[in-house]
Amino acid sequence: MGLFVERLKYELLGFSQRPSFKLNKTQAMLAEEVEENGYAYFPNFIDEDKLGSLIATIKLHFSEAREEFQYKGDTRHHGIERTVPEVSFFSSDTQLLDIGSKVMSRQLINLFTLGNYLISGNQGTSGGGWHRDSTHPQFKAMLYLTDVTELNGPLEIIPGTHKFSNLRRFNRKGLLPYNQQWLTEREIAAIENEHENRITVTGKAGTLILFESSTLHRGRPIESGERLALTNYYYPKNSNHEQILKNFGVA
Ligand SMILES: O=C(O)CCC(=O)C(=O)O
Repeated sequence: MGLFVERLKYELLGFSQRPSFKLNKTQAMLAEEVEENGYAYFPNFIDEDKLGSLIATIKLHFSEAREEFQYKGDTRHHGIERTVPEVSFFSSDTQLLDIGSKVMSRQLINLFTLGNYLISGNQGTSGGGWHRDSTHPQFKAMLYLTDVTELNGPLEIIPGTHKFSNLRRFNRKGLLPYNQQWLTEREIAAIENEHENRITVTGKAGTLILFESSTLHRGRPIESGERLALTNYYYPKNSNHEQILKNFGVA
C-alpha cells in the first residue's frame, strides 16, 4: 500500500508542476507516443559519417578491460561521456531533454550516458531479464549504433505497462505487486494474456528509442552478431544525484 500512495503522490506532483515546454511537431509527437505507449522510436537520428566514427571510437574504448566497466553478459560503461567526448553530442542533446521533461511533467537532467557492447556467444542480454527500472516513472533515450534485428538483442517492451491505471489493474488481478521490479517469463506471459503482447524494437544503426523505463521491458538475449548502443539516464533536476551516481558507480 505504501508504494501505491508514493506513486499517487508522484502523479499528483506531476500535475501541479507541469512545466510548459515549446516542442516542435516531431518532438510533441514522440512525447505523446511515449506517454501513451511507454516508448517511441525515430530512425536516422545521426548521419552515417558521424555514426562510423562513433562506432570506431567506442569499440576502441571497449577493446581494453577497465576498472570502471561492468560485465553482465555485455560490457557496460555508465558515464562513458566523461571519458569519450565524442558521445557528448548525445548526452547533452537539448531536444531529447525537452521531450523527456514533457513526458515526465517535470524538469529533468541527463545524469549520465551508458555505453554498452553486447556480443553473442556469452548468453548475453542488455540489462538482464524482464523488469521495470523503477516503480516510479523514469525516462531514457537509447541510440542503436549497430543494426539491430530480432537476432541481436533488441529491446522488447510491453506497451502501456507504465500507466498507473494498468498497474492498478495488474495489482488487483494479482499479476504484478506494486513493489515488484523483476519478472519471470511466466509472469510476463500472464500479463501479456491479460493486457497486450510485447513489441520487439528492431532498427537500423542510428535508430533512436525513447522510453519510459517503468514500462515492462528487457533486452532480448542475443543470438548472433553484436549490438552497440548508448543510453541516456534522465532524472528529475531536484533528485539526489550524488546517490544515484554512486549507485551506478559513476565517478
Ligand atoms: O538495452 C536494452 O535493450 C534494455 C536495457 C535495459 O533493460 C536496462 O538497462 O534496464
